[in-house]
Amino acid sequence: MNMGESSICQVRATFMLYDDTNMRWVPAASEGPATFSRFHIYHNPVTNTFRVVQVGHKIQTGQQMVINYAIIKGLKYNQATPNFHQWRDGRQVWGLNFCTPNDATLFANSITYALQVVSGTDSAVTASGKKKSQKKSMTADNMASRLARLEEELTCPVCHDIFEHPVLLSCSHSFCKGCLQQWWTGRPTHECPVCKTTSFSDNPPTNLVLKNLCRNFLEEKRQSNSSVSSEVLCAAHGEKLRLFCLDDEQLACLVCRDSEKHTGHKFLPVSEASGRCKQEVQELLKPLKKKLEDFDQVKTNYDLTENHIKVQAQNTETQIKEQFKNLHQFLQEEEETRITILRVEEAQKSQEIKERRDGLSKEMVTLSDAIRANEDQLRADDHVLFLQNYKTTMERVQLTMQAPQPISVALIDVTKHLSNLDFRV
Ligand code: 8SE
Repeated sequence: MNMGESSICQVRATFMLYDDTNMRWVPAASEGPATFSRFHIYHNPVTNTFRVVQVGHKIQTGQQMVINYAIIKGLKYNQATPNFHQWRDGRQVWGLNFCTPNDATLFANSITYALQVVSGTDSAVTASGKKKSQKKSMTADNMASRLARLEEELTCPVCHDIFEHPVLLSCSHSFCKGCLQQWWTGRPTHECPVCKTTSFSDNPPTNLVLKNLCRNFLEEKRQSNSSVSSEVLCAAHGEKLRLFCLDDEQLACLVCRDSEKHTGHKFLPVSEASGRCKQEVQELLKPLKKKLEDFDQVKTNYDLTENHIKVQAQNTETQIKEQFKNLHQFLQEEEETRITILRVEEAQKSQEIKERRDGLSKEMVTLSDAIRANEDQLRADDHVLFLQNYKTTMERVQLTMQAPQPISVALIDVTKHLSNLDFRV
Protein backbone atom coordinates (compact mmCIF):
# COMPACT_ATOMS: atom_id res chain seq x y z
CA MET A 1 0.00 0.00 0.00
CA ASN A 2 1.32 3.46 -0.88
CA MET A 3 1.51 6.30 1.60
CA GLY A 4 -1.88 7.79 2.28
CA GLU A 5 -3.77 4.99 0.60
CA SER A 6 -6.30 2.95 2.49
CA SER A 7 -8.02 -0.31 1.79
CA ILE A 8 -11.72 0.37 1.38
CA CYS A 9 -12.65 -3.27 1.04
CA GLN A 10 -11.10 -6.67 1.49
CA VAL A 11 -12.44 -9.86 -0.08
CA ARG A 12 -11.37 -13.35 -1.11
CA ALA A 13 -11.63 -14.29 -4.75
CA THR A 14 -9.93 -15.64 -7.86
CA PHE A 15 -9.03 -13.15 -10.55
CA MET A 16 -9.74 -14.21 -14.11
CA LEU A 17 -9.30 -12.83 -17.57
CA TYR A 18 -11.40 -13.68 -20.60
CA ASP A 19 -9.20 -15.00 -23.38
CA ASP A 20 -11.01 -13.80 -26.52
CA THR A 21 -9.04 -15.97 -28.94
CA ASN A 22 -9.60 -19.23 -27.17
CA MET A 23 -12.97 -18.12 -25.82
CA ARG A 24 -12.39 -19.19 -22.27
CA TRP A 25 -11.65 -17.76 -18.85
CA VAL A 26 -8.05 -18.02 -17.66
CA PRO A 27 -6.65 -17.19 -14.22
CA ALA A 28 -5.11 -13.73 -14.32
CA ALA A 29 -2.41 -14.60 -11.76
CA SER A 30 -0.16 -17.63 -11.58
CA GLU A 31 -1.77 -19.24 -8.51
CA GLY A 32 -4.29 -21.17 -10.52
CA PRO A 33 -8.06 -21.03 -10.31
CA ALA A 34 -8.40 -23.41 -7.37
CA THR A 35 -7.00 -21.03 -4.75
CA PHE A 36 -8.68 -17.91 -3.43
CA SER A 37 -6.53 -14.87 -2.82
CA ARG A 38 -7.04 -11.74 -0.84
CA PHE A 39 -8.09 -8.65 -2.82
CA HIS A 40 -8.25 -5.07 -1.73
CA ILE A 41 -9.60 -1.93 -3.29
CA TYR A 42 -7.18 0.81 -2.33
CA HIS A 43 -8.23 4.44 -2.34
CA ASN A 44 -5.81 7.30 -2.72
CA PRO A 45 -7.61 10.30 -1.18
CA VAL A 46 -5.08 12.77 -2.61
CA THR A 47 -5.60 11.85 -6.24
CA ASN A 48 -9.06 10.38 -5.59
CA THR A 49 -8.09 7.26 -7.49
CA PHE A 50 -8.79 3.61 -6.81
CA ARG A 51 -7.07 0.36 -7.69
CA VAL A 52 -7.75 -3.32 -7.27
CA VAL A 53 -4.82 -5.05 -5.66
CA GLN A 54 -4.19 -8.71 -5.02
CA VAL A 55 -1.60 -9.40 -2.36
CA GLY A 56 0.06 -12.77 -2.44
CA HIS A 57 2.60 -14.05 0.05
CA LYS A 58 6.21 -14.15 -1.00
CA ILE A 59 8.17 -16.59 1.12
CA GLN A 60 10.95 -14.25 2.16
CA THR A 61 9.99 -10.66 1.54
CA GLY A 62 6.49 -10.91 2.93
CA GLN A 63 3.71 -9.43 0.85
CA GLN A 64 3.93 -9.27 -2.88
CA MET A 65 1.57 -7.50 -5.21
CA VAL A 66 0.27 -9.84 -7.85
CA ILE A 67 -2.44 -7.71 -9.45
CA ASN A 68 -2.50 -3.95 -9.56
CA TYR A 69 -5.45 -2.73 -11.56
CA ALA A 70 -6.52 0.92 -11.79
CA ILE A 71 -10.27 1.51 -11.69
CA ILE A 72 -10.90 3.83 -14.59
CA LYS A 73 -13.82 5.86 -15.81
CA GLY A 74 -15.99 4.05 -18.31
CA LEU A 75 -15.40 0.65 -16.81
CA LYS A 76 -18.58 -1.45 -17.10
CA TYR A 77 -19.29 -3.71 -14.15
CA ASN A 78 -21.64 -6.66 -14.33
CA GLN A 79 -22.81 -8.95 -11.52
CA ALA A 80 -23.12 -12.09 -13.64
CA THR A 81 -23.92 -14.46 -10.77
CA PRO A 82 -23.96 -14.06 -6.97
CA ASN A 83 -20.39 -15.38 -6.89
CA PHE A 84 -19.03 -14.22 -10.22
CA HIS A 85 -18.74 -10.59 -11.26
CA GLN A 86 -17.05 -9.25 -14.37
CA TRP A 87 -16.14 -5.96 -16.00
CA ARG A 88 -15.09 -4.51 -19.32
CA ASP A 89 -12.55 -1.72 -19.65
CA GLY A 90 -12.55 -1.25 -23.41
CA ARG A 91 -9.61 -3.58 -23.90
CA GLN A 92 -10.40 -6.69 -21.93
CA VAL A 93 -12.97 -8.49 -19.85
CA TRP A 94 -11.98 -9.34 -16.29
CA GLY A 95 -13.77 -11.61 -13.87
CA LEU A 96 -13.69 -12.23 -10.14
CA ASN A 97 -14.88 -15.52 -8.77
CA PHE A 98 -15.63 -14.70 -5.14
CA CYS A 99 -15.24 -16.96 -2.13
CA THR A 100 -18.76 -16.08 -0.92
CA PRO A 101 -21.67 -14.01 -2.25
CA ASN A 102 -20.99 -11.64 0.64
CA ASP A 103 -17.47 -10.98 -0.66
CA ALA A 104 -19.01 -10.32 -4.06
CA THR A 105 -21.47 -7.80 -2.64
CA LEU A 106 -18.77 -6.01 -0.68
CA PHE A 107 -16.59 -5.70 -3.74
CA ALA A 108 -19.47 -4.60 -5.99
CA ASN A 109 -20.44 -1.87 -3.49
CA SER A 110 -16.94 -0.49 -3.37
CA ILE A 111 -16.26 -0.62 -7.07
CA THR A 112 -19.59 1.06 -7.76
CA TYR A 113 -18.64 3.79 -5.33
CA ALA A 114 -15.20 4.12 -6.93
CA LEU A 115 -16.73 4.38 -10.41
CA GLN A 116 -19.15 7.06 -9.25
CA VAL A 117 -16.27 9.06 -7.86
CA VAL A 118 -13.91 8.68 -10.83
CA SER A 119 -16.55 9.32 -13.46
CA GLY A 120 -18.01 12.21 -11.46
CA THR A 121 -14.71 14.06 -11.31
CA ASP A 122 -14.47 14.06 -15.07
CA SER A 123 -18.07 14.44 -16.11
CA ALA A 124 -18.23 17.89 -14.52
CA VAL A 125 -15.47 18.97 -16.89
CA THR A 126 -17.16 17.55 -19.97
CA ALA A 127 -20.48 19.00 -18.96
CA SER A 128 -19.05 22.48 -18.52
CA GLY A 129 -17.22 22.12 -21.84
CA LYS A 130 -20.49 21.36 -23.56
CA LYS A 131 -22.21 24.28 -21.90
CA LYS A 132 -19.39 26.59 -22.99
CA SER A 133 -19.91 25.82 -26.66
CA GLN A 134 -23.62 26.33 -26.29
CA LYS A 135 -23.08 29.68 -24.67
CA LYS A 136 -20.75 30.73 -27.46
CA SER A 137 -23.38 30.17 -30.14
CA MET A 138 -26.06 31.90 -28.10
CA THR A 139 -24.54 35.30 -27.36
CA ALA A 140 -27.02 38.13 -27.63
CA ASP A 141 -25.28 39.66 -30.66
CA ASN A 142 -25.44 36.43 -32.59
CA MET A 143 -29.01 36.02 -31.59
CA ALA A 144 -29.99 39.44 -32.92
CA SER A 145 -28.32 38.94 -36.30
CA ARG A 146 -29.80 35.50 -36.65
CA LEU A 147 -33.23 36.86 -35.94
CA ALA A 148 -32.74 39.61 -38.52
CA ARG A 149 -31.74 37.05 -41.14
CA LEU A 150 -34.68 34.87 -40.27
CA GLU A 151 -37.03 37.84 -40.51
CA GLU A 152 -35.67 38.54 -44.00
CA GLU A 153 -36.31 35.00 -45.09
CA LEU A 154 -39.84 35.18 -43.77
CA THR A 155 -40.64 38.36 -45.64
CA CYS A 156 -42.89 38.42 -48.71
CA PRO A 157 -41.07 40.00 -51.69
CA VAL A 158 -44.30 41.80 -52.67
CA CYS A 159 -45.50 43.42 -49.43
CA HIS A 160 -42.17 43.25 -47.50
CA ASP A 161 -44.05 42.05 -44.49
CA ILE A 162 -43.97 38.64 -42.80
CA PHE A 163 -45.78 36.14 -45.05
CA GLU A 164 -49.48 35.86 -44.49
CA HIS A 165 -50.78 32.52 -45.75
CA PRO A 166 -47.74 31.87 -47.99
CA VAL A 167 -48.23 29.90 -51.19
CA LEU A 168 -45.54 28.13 -53.17
CA LEU A 169 -45.01 28.54 -56.92
CA SER A 170 -43.47 25.83 -59.11
CA CYS A 171 -40.34 28.01 -59.46
CA SER A 172 -40.02 27.58 -55.64
CA HIS A 173 -40.67 31.24 -54.76
CA SER A 174 -43.28 31.98 -52.12
CA PHE A 175 -45.66 34.91 -51.62
CA CYS A 176 -48.58 35.82 -49.46
CA LYS A 177 -51.69 34.35 -51.04
CA GLY A 178 -53.35 37.78 -51.08
CA CYS A 179 -50.28 39.53 -52.54
CA LEU A 180 -50.03 37.03 -55.38
CA GLN A 181 -53.76 37.24 -56.23
CA GLN A 182 -53.48 41.00 -56.29
CA TRP A 183 -50.30 40.85 -58.41
CA TRP A 184 -51.96 38.58 -60.93
CA THR A 185 -55.16 40.57 -61.14
CA GLY A 186 -55.30 42.38 -64.43
CA ARG A 187 -52.14 40.70 -65.79
CA PRO A 188 -52.47 38.46 -68.85
CA THR A 189 -50.16 35.67 -67.60
CA HIS A 190 -49.74 34.27 -64.11
CA GLU A 191 -46.02 34.63 -63.68
CA CYS A 192 -43.76 34.74 -60.63
CA PRO A 193 -43.30 38.32 -59.42
CA VAL A 194 -39.62 37.57 -58.77
CA CYS A 195 -38.31 35.37 -61.59
CA LYS A 196 -41.14 35.77 -64.06
CA THR A 197 -41.54 32.04 -64.58
CA THR A 198 -45.09 31.23 -65.64
CA SER A 199 -46.94 29.35 -62.95
CA PHE A 200 -48.53 26.00 -63.75
CA SER A 201 -51.39 26.55 -61.43
CA ASP A 202 -53.83 29.39 -60.83
CA ASN A 203 -54.29 28.21 -57.31
CA PRO A 204 -50.80 27.43 -55.99
CA PRO A 205 -50.52 25.24 -52.84
CA THR A 206 -49.89 26.62 -49.37
CA ASN A 207 -46.26 26.57 -48.26
CA LEU A 208 -47.08 24.85 -44.99
CA VAL A 209 -43.53 24.84 -43.63
CA LEU A 210 -43.16 28.53 -44.26
CA LYS A 211 -46.58 29.23 -42.81
CA ASN A 212 -45.65 27.48 -39.58
CA LEU A 213 -42.28 29.22 -39.43
CA CYS A 214 -43.96 32.60 -39.79
CA ARG A 215 -46.51 31.80 -37.14
CA ASN A 216 -43.80 30.71 -34.71
CA PHE A 217 -41.64 33.70 -35.50
CA LEU A 218 -44.45 36.19 -34.94
CA GLU A 219 -45.41 34.46 -31.73
CA GLU A 220 -41.81 34.58 -30.50
CA LYS A 221 -41.44 38.21 -31.47
CA ARG A 222 -44.67 39.14 -29.74
CA GLN A 223 -43.53 37.43 -26.57
CA SER A 224 -40.06 38.94 -26.56
CA ASN A 225 -41.44 42.41 -27.27
CA SER A 226 -43.85 42.16 -24.41
CA SER A 227 -41.08 41.09 -22.04
CA VAL A 228 -38.25 43.33 -23.25
CA SER A 229 -39.86 46.65 -24.09
CA SER A 230 -41.42 47.38 -20.78
CA GLU A 231 -42.39 50.85 -21.76
CA VAL A 232 -40.24 52.90 -19.40
CA LEU A 233 -40.11 56.54 -20.29
CA CYS A 234 -37.26 58.97 -19.73
CA ALA A 235 -37.83 60.85 -16.50
CA ALA A 236 -36.36 64.04 -17.93
CA HIS A 237 -37.97 64.10 -21.39
CA GLY A 238 -40.87 61.66 -21.25
CA GLU A 239 -39.55 59.90 -24.36
CA LYS A 240 -39.08 56.15 -24.81
CA LEU A 241 -35.71 54.97 -23.51
CA ARG A 242 -34.45 53.49 -26.77
CA LEU A 243 -30.73 54.07 -26.23
CA PHE A 244 -27.99 53.12 -23.84
CA CYS A 245 -25.11 55.49 -23.13
CA LEU A 246 -21.92 53.46 -23.00
CA ASP A 247 -19.96 56.21 -21.23
CA ASP A 248 -22.46 56.68 -18.41
CA GLU A 249 -23.73 53.12 -18.54
CA GLN A 250 -27.33 54.25 -18.35
CA LEU A 251 -30.48 54.33 -20.44
CA ALA A 252 -31.20 57.41 -22.55
CA CYS A 253 -33.87 58.75 -24.88
CA LEU A 254 -33.28 60.48 -28.20
CA VAL A 255 -33.43 63.88 -26.51
CA CYS A 256 -30.88 62.79 -23.90
CA ARG A 257 -28.54 61.80 -26.74
CA ASP A 258 -28.63 65.30 -28.20
CA SER A 259 -28.41 66.99 -24.84
CA GLU A 260 -25.26 68.59 -23.52
CA LYS A 261 -24.99 66.05 -20.71
CA HIS A 262 -24.11 63.37 -23.25
CA THR A 263 -21.87 65.36 -25.60
CA GLY A 264 -19.40 63.08 -27.34
CA HIS A 265 -20.87 59.96 -25.73
CA LYS A 266 -21.31 56.70 -27.57
CA PHE A 267 -24.82 55.23 -27.69
CA LEU A 268 -26.21 51.89 -28.71
CA PRO A 269 -29.82 50.84 -29.28
CA VAL A 270 -31.08 49.09 -26.14
CA SER A 271 -31.34 45.70 -27.86
CA GLU A 272 -27.68 45.81 -28.94
CA ALA A 273 -26.48 47.26 -25.65
CA SER A 274 -28.31 44.68 -23.60
CA GLY A 275 -26.78 41.95 -25.77
CA ARG A 276 -23.33 43.35 -25.20
CA CYS A 277 -23.84 43.85 -21.45
CA LYS A 278 -25.38 40.45 -21.08
CA GLN A 279 -22.34 38.94 -22.75
CA GLU A 280 -20.07 40.81 -20.33
CA VAL A 281 -22.02 39.59 -17.33
CA GLN A 282 -22.01 36.10 -18.77
CA GLU A 283 -18.23 36.23 -19.15
CA LEU A 284 -17.93 37.26 -15.51
CA LEU A 285 -20.30 34.51 -14.49
CA LYS A 286 -18.34 31.80 -16.29
CA PRO A 287 -15.60 31.28 -13.68
CA LEU A 288 -18.21 31.49 -10.91
CA LYS A 289 -20.32 28.84 -12.60
CA LYS A 290 -17.26 26.65 -13.08
CA LYS A 291 -16.47 27.06 -9.41
CA LEU A 292 -20.03 26.17 -8.47
CA GLU A 293 -19.84 23.06 -10.66
CA ASP A 294 -16.59 22.07 -8.96
CA PHE A 295 -18.12 22.63 -5.53
CA ASP A 296 -21.15 20.66 -6.57
CA GLN A 297 -18.94 17.79 -7.67
CA VAL A 298 -17.03 17.81 -4.40
CA LYS A 299 -20.33 17.94 -2.51
CA THR A 300 -21.67 14.99 -4.48
CA ASN A 301 -18.49 13.15 -3.65
CA TYR A 302 -19.01 13.93 0.03
CA ASP A 303 -22.52 12.53 -0.16
CA LEU A 304 -21.30 9.45 -1.97
CA THR A 305 -18.47 9.04 0.48
CA GLU A 306 -20.68 9.46 3.53
CA ASN A 307 -23.00 6.84 2.19
CA HIS A 308 -20.17 4.53 1.29
CA ILE A 309 -18.61 4.89 4.73
CA LYS A 310 -21.90 3.67 6.21
CA VAL A 311 -21.93 0.69 3.87
CA GLN A 312 -18.26 0.01 4.62
CA ALA A 313 -18.82 0.16 8.39
CA GLN A 314 -21.72 -2.26 8.13
CA ASN A 315 -19.77 -4.63 5.91
CA THR A 316 -16.67 -4.50 8.04
CA GLU A 317 -18.77 -5.17 11.13
CA THR A 318 -20.17 -8.24 9.42
CA GLN A 319 -16.64 -9.35 8.55
CA ILE A 320 -15.41 -8.80 12.12
CA LYS A 321 -18.35 -10.80 13.47
CA GLU A 322 -17.70 -13.56 10.95
CA GLN A 323 -14.03 -13.74 11.91
CA PHE A 324 -14.81 -13.75 15.62
CA LYS A 325 -17.36 -16.48 15.04
CA ASN A 326 -14.61 -18.51 13.39
CA LEU A 327 -12.25 -17.64 16.21
CA HIS A 328 -14.81 -18.69 18.83
CA GLN A 329 -15.41 -21.91 16.97
CA PHE A 330 -11.68 -22.54 16.75
CA LEU A 331 -11.22 -21.79 20.44
CA GLN A 332 -14.12 -24.04 21.39
CA GLU A 333 -12.62 -26.88 19.38
CA GLU A 334 -9.14 -26.20 20.73
CA GLU A 335 -10.50 -26.23 24.30
CA GLU A 336 -12.25 -29.53 23.72
CA THR A 337 -9.13 -31.09 22.14
CA ARG A 338 -6.88 -29.93 24.98
CA ILE A 339 -9.27 -31.18 27.65
CA THR A 340 -9.52 -34.55 25.88
CA ILE A 341 -5.70 -34.84 25.76
CA LEU A 342 -5.52 -33.89 29.44
CA ARG A 343 -8.17 -36.48 30.40
CA VAL A 344 -6.37 -39.21 28.45
CA GLU A 345 -3.10 -38.37 30.20
CA GLU A 346 -4.83 -38.30 33.57
CA ALA A 347 -6.37 -41.71 32.93
CA GLN A 348 -3.05 -43.16 31.75
CA LYS A 349 -1.21 -41.84 34.81
CA SER A 350 -3.92 -43.10 37.21
CA GLN A 351 -3.81 -46.50 35.58
CA GLU A 352 -0.02 -46.62 35.90
CA ILE A 353 -0.18 -45.60 39.56
CA LYS A 354 -2.87 -48.19 40.23
CA GLU A 355 -0.69 -50.89 38.68
CA ARG A 356 2.37 -49.83 40.69
CA ARG A 357 0.34 -49.65 43.91
CA ASP A 358 -1.12 -53.12 43.32
CA GLY A 359 2.41 -54.43 42.74
CA LEU A 360 3.57 -52.76 45.91
CA SER A 361 0.66 -54.22 47.88
CA LYS A 362 1.61 -57.70 46.68
CA GLU A 363 5.25 -57.11 47.69
CA MET A 364 4.09 -55.88 51.11
CA VAL A 365 2.06 -59.05 51.62
CA THR A 366 5.11 -61.15 50.75
CA LEU A 367 7.25 -59.06 53.09
CA SER A 368 4.78 -59.34 55.95
CA ASP A 369 4.66 -63.09 55.44
CA ALA A 370 8.47 -63.26 55.56
CA ILE A 371 8.66 -61.12 58.71
CA ARG A 372 6.02 -63.21 60.37
CA ALA A 373 7.91 -66.44 59.43
CA ASN A 374 11.20 -65.09 60.77
CA GLU A 375 9.63 -63.87 64.00
CA ASP A 376 8.07 -67.29 64.41
CA GLN A 377 11.56 -68.74 64.10
CA LEU A 378 12.89 -66.35 66.77
CA ARG A 379 10.14 -67.24 69.16
CA ALA A 380 10.81 -70.98 68.77
CA ASP A 381 12.22 -72.73 71.91
CA ASP A 382 13.74 -75.49 69.92
CA HIS A 383 17.40 -74.33 69.56
CA VAL A 384 18.34 -77.21 67.28
CA LEU A 385 15.46 -76.45 64.91
CA PHE A 386 16.32 -72.67 65.00
CA LEU A 387 19.94 -73.29 64.11
CA GLN A 388 18.98 -75.84 61.55
CA ASN A 389 16.93 -73.12 59.74
CA TYR A 390 19.39 -70.31 60.58
CA LYS A 391 20.97 -70.18 57.15
CA THR A 392 17.65 -69.99 55.24
CA THR A 393 16.31 -67.41 57.72
CA MET A 394 19.33 -65.15 57.19
CA GLU A 395 18.99 -65.49 53.46
CA ARG A 396 15.26 -64.63 53.63
CA VAL A 397 15.88 -61.54 55.81
CA GLN A 398 18.64 -60.29 53.53
CA LEU A 399 16.53 -60.90 50.46
CA THR A 400 13.70 -58.74 51.73
CA MET A 401 16.08 -55.98 52.84
CA GLN A 402 15.68 -54.22 49.41
CA ALA A 403 14.34 -50.70 49.84
CA PRO A 404 10.96 -49.94 48.23
CA GLN A 405 11.15 -48.27 44.77
CA PRO A 406 10.35 -44.50 44.99
CA ILE A 407 7.36 -43.23 42.99
CA SER A 408 8.51 -43.15 39.43
CA VAL A 409 5.38 -41.88 37.65
CA ALA A 410 5.72 -38.29 36.36
CA LEU A 411 3.03 -35.79 37.32
CA ILE A 412 0.98 -33.94 34.69
CA ASP A 413 3.10 -31.29 32.98
CA VAL A 414 0.73 -28.33 33.39
CA THR A 415 2.83 -26.01 31.23
CA LYS A 416 2.55 -28.39 28.31
CA HIS A 417 -1.25 -28.22 28.49
CA LEU A 418 -1.43 -24.47 29.04
CA SER A 419 1.07 -23.49 26.34
CA ASN A 420 -0.11 -20.56 24.17
CA LEU A 421 -3.16 -20.06 26.33
CA ASP A 422 -1.67 -17.37 28.50
CA PHE A 423 -3.47 -14.41 26.82
CA ARG A 424 -3.63 -12.41 30.04
CA VAL A 425 -7.23 -11.48 29.37
C1 8SE B 1 -16.33 -19.51 -16.03
N1 8SE B 1 -20.17 -15.13 -20.62
C2 8SE B 1 -15.94 -18.56 -13.90
C3 8SE B 1 -17.13 -17.85 -14.48
N2 8SE B 1 -20.22 -16.76 -17.31
C4 8SE B 1 -15.24 -19.18 -15.09
C5 8SE B 1 -16.87 -20.88 -15.75
O1 8SE B 1 -16.17 -21.82 -16.13
N3 8SE B 1 -17.35 -18.51 -15.76
C6 8SE B 1 -19.60 -17.69 -13.85
C7 8SE B 1 -20.22 -17.78 -15.18
C8 8SE B 1 -21.01 -17.26 -20.35
C9 8SE B 1 -20.78 -16.00 -19.62
N4 8SE B 1 -19.34 -11.61 -21.29
C10 8SE B 1 -20.47 -10.88 -21.39
C11 8SE B 1 -18.27 -17.94 -13.57
O2 8SE B 1 -17.94 -21.03 -15.16
N5 8SE B 1 -21.28 -8.68 -21.92
C12 8SE B 1 -20.81 -9.18 -19.63
C13 8SE B 1 -20.85 -7.75 -19.24
C14 8SE B 1 -20.39 -9.40 -21.07
O3 8SE B 1 -20.50 -13.23 -19.44
C15 8SE B 1 -22.05 -7.07 -19.25
C16 8SE B 1 -20.97 -5.10 -18.45
C17 8SE B 1 -19.75 -5.75 -18.45
C18 8SE B 1 -22.12 -5.76 -18.85
C19 8SE B 1 -19.69 -7.08 -18.84
O4 8SE B 1 -21.51 -11.38 -21.69
C20 8SE B 1 -19.33 -17.17 -16.23
C21 8SE B 1 -21.59 -16.96 -16.89
C22 8SE B 1 -19.77 -16.21 -18.48
O5 8SE B 1 -19.75 -7.28 -22.65
C23 8SE B 1 -19.90 -17.31 -21.36
C24 8SE B 1 -19.66 -15.91 -21.77
C25 8SE B 1 -18.33 -18.21 -16.64
C26 8SE B 1 -21.49 -16.99 -15.37
O6 8SE B 1 -18.61 -15.96 -18.60
C27 8SE B 1 -17.15 -12.17 -21.70
C28 8SE B 1 -18.01 -11.09 -21.14
C29 8SE B 1 -20.06 -13.81 -20.44
C30 8SE B 1 -20.89 -7.65 -22.66
C31 8SE B 1 -21.99 -7.03 -23.51
O7 8SE B 1 -18.48 -18.84 -17.70
C32 8SE B 1 -19.32 -13.04 -21.49
C33 8SE B 1 -17.87 -13.42 -21.34
C34 8SE B 1 -17.56 -14.57 -22.13
C35 8SE B 1 -18.24 -15.74 -22.04
CL1 8SE B 1 -18.19 -7.83 -18.84
